[in-house]
Amino acid sequence: MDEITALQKNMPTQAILVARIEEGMTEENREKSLDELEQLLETAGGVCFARLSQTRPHPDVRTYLGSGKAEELSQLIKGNKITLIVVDDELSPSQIKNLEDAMETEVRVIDRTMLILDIFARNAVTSEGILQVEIAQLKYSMPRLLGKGTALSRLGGGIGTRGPGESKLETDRRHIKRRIAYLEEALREMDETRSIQRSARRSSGIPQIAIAGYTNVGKSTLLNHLTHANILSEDKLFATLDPTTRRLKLPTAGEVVLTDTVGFIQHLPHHLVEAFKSTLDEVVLADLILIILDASDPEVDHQLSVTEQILSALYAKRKAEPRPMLYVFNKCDRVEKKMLPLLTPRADTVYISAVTGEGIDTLIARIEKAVSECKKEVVFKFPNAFGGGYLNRLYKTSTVVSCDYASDGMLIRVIADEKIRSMYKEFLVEKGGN
Ligand SMILES: Nc1nc2c(ncn2[C@@H]2O[C@H](COP(=O)(O)OP(=O)(O)OP(=O)(O)O)[C@@H](O)[C@H]2O)c(=O)[nH]1
Ligand SMILES: [Mg+2]
Repeated sequence: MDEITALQKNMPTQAILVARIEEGMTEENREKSLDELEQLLETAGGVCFARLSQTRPHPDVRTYLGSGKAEELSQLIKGNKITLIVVDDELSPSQIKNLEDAMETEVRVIDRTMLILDIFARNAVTSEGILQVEIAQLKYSMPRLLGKGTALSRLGGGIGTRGPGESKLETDRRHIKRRIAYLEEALREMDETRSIQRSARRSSGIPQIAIAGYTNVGKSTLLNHLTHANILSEDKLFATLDPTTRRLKLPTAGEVVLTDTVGFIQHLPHHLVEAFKSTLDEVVLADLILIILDASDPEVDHQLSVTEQILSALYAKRKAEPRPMLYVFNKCDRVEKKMLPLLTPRADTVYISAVTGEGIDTLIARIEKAVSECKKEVVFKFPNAFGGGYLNRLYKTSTVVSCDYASDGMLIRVIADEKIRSMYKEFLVEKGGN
């Protein structure tokens, strides 16, 4: 049975993890990266039989590993009936094929991206999630069609329709392109609905808060704790793919909307980032982002830098201004109190446990503060008789964007904080996003 299929059917597939140690990479770093790959493999339902690594400044262009190492791998596989090799890197289509061919027994080679895509495919639940994952998978596998034909088996239909003189691969590629175009159109319609919903939420004036961070840090657990959202939270990577939005009533600052969404990981495949664009917009277009970190993970610094890198790439792509952020160190119940201040210092930091509830009151207080400081573009309409006075005050406290005079009043578009917005709320004609 094809290993990907075996993984999807929940059968434990024994795999060997393969890594290349680049110049300057310590053994410790390599082990950490392999630990994460092993976690990904287990999330996909596989088990690690052994790890194999090779120190090489560059990967072998043909087989990724050098010939001696490939032979060692082949013997290990043959002797232990292994059927899957997972390489901790992104491989070219020919490297995958050549490495498979270099093995004495039948084995399937996949790279890190393929493994992540497979997990996403297993965890996608909603039609939007399923579409997004299929687009990413097809885009990744299209240039990787090198004659084995296995990548197409899940698509069904379309094969055997080649015209005279065309190679089967060309037909397969065209079939995939058509399928991608069809899926992208379907996704575009869903994106439109999501974007309409988002604008409706924004124009309601209710602050939008995104819960973001590395995978498995406790984002869903936190949303569940705050709002009883009932989202699946599991000790697995990428348990959540689809955004869940819930309202939360703050003690004094009114209501906010919280959204929990897909987690990040180092080297997040770019086809996934593309396909999940509208889902990720929930994060970069929020009024405030809670960056959740796992305080008990020795790799917390790394988690933070990966998260910040992904966010800045998303801002750049969207041409969006960076949002205000609150750094939330979660799972503090697993960390000795005196160790907490040693965690990566950031200006706006809160320590919590989404399981025991410690620190949640402080988190809520910080959210209230951030929300009240958060500025939005709104429009006030003041009666002409008093407009000048209001305008003067607004110039002192906020950023006035435009000012229009009409017969029945003065329309002032302004970027103002919550204090000003509520002070003049009777004159608000457009609550705006930001
Ligand atoms: N001890 C402890 N465990 C926690 C805490 N928060 C979450 N967890 C556990 O961490 C695991 C992951 O939690 P999730 O809420 O699914 O994490 P997530 O960030 O939503 O993960 P993905 O959706 O997979 O990216 C689960 O087993 C949770 O029970 C916490 O404060 N303390
Ligand atoms: Mg989750």
